[in-house]
Amino acid sequence: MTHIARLIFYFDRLLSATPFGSGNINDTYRLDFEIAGTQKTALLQRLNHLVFRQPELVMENTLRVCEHLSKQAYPYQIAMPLPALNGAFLQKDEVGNYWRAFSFIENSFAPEGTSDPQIAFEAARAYGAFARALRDFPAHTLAETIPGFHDTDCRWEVFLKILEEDPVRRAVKTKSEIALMFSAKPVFDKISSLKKSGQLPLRVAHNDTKAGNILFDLITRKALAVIDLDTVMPGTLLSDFGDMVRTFAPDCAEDSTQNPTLRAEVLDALTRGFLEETEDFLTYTERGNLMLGAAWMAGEQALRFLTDWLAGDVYYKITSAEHNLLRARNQLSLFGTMNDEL
Ligand code: GN1
Ligand code: MG
Repeated sequence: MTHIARLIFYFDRLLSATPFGSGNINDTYRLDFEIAGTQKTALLQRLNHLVFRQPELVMENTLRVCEHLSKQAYPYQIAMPLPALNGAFLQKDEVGNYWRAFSFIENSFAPEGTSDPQIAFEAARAYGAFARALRDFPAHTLAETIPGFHDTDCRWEVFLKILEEDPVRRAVKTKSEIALMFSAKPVFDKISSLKKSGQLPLRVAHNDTKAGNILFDLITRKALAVIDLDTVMPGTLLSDFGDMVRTFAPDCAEDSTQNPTLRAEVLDALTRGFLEETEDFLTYTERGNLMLGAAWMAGEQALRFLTDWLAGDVYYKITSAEHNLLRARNQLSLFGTMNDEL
């Protein structure tokens, strides 16, 4: 890692490189180094190129979006990557991995776990402001960094195919979860028909608006920055609102064995915060389907976890043998709760 760090930063001595954050796809490290007797900190990240097949497109999207944000009245810090010493934003190492760097924002935290309504409100306002600042950006000119990322029809086909092939023979012990998965199909169909009818405008969407992707100031507890711009691409704001609800409103984590309950006061705070920034430009259809977006995201996430479980854990990082199955059960239960309230 010292070798790659030397391509990006100028320093005298690398003091430590420690795994950082809780991403399921990329590997992030906190680097502490010494420059002329002073200690400095930065983040170094390996971009997972098996997931992001064209890393250059991720960087191009990110830079274009950051540049646009910097020209708007956007009241948050911008999670702009740092250029390496040669001016490039992406470095390839000798084994073909891609690396990039970010500033380390001191005295900050990402609200993972169950956070309070005030934090949820602040986060929703920040994600709303992000959408607002990008509402005039020509969404169709951004690359799809993961093609079909929220194309649930396509994900459904992949699920059926894996189910039929059953490569690691897990289908037999997953019968009840598979049966439950089918209860989400009507929601997927509804989203699909809204998209096809052209009623959902194509927007610049963040596409990973989870609780852990907002940095807060440790002291003031105000939102500082929207981070993780890898999946910023053309999409719909229903999924951005939905992923926020999926991750902030439940009373337990997405891999908890507990059946999640939606916390009404957090849901209310998320809705107020998001609408404060977006209400004046959302269309009638968007405004009226925000909770459909939440059920869609919980259902789609269940589908993704369940597919990965049946495929033999090939996509998400896991820390226990049945991690993806636990995640799928949790999201199926959350989907059930949301679907009942639609
Ligand atoms: C992945 O790596 P992370 O935690 O930022 C995934 C998201 C999922 C999330 C579930 C590129 O995000 O879509 O919602 O896990 N990112 C990608 O925790 O697939
Ligand atoms: Mg992410």
